[in-house]
Amino acid sequence: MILFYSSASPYARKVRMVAVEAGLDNLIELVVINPRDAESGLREHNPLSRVPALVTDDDVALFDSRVIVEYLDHANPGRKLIPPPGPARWETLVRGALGDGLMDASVPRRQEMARPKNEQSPDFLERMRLDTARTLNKLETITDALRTVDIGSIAVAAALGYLDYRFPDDRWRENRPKLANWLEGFSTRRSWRETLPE
Ligand SMILES: N[C@@H](CCC(=O)N[C@@H](CS)C(=O)NCC(=O)O)C(=O)O
Repeated sequence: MILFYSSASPYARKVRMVAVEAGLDNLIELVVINPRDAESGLREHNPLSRVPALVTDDDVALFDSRVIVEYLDHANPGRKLIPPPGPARWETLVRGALGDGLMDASVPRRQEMARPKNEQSPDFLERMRLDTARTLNKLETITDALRTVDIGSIAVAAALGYLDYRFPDDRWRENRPKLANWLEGFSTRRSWRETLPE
């Protein structure tokens, strides 16, 4: 399998963490690219030109990150990271949606901030900042559930890692001691250490 990714992408990091936790990382060739580079080869596989994109051994292109995660967990020989249909699955997927949603707010926020100051939308930036703060407050109340390593906790960890990487001035740990403590524990895992943005 070939995984196209960029080191800074939190969606790609989530997939790489899943690969490690599922014990499949040694079967995946990592190809680091810039998704905006037309010569990278990504667009032949993903017309959306986004990372992550996985090309299976049968030459099937899979995207986006949720689809890749489902594929990898199907191949996962160990304990599944997505529970079977039932309450545990819905709850786990919702925790994953909180993590993905944090990425969905933070990645465009970062892109907006990279534009010239006079072209930035203060309203948009404030809305993304508030959505992020509200989601972090929710996560602070569910850290017990995050102690299970599954697609919920992995997505949240990848999203928090992105906040630390791109928005260190947000100081999200302030007033969120449980979440900060939870991430400190999670960050000892090999899946976290080996996927840090460069
Ligand atoms: N929903 C997608 C989001 C993927 C995504 O937006 N990736 C960003 C990198 S963080 C990307 O490739 N952007 C390319 C671009 O903006 O041109 C997923 O879960 O995979």
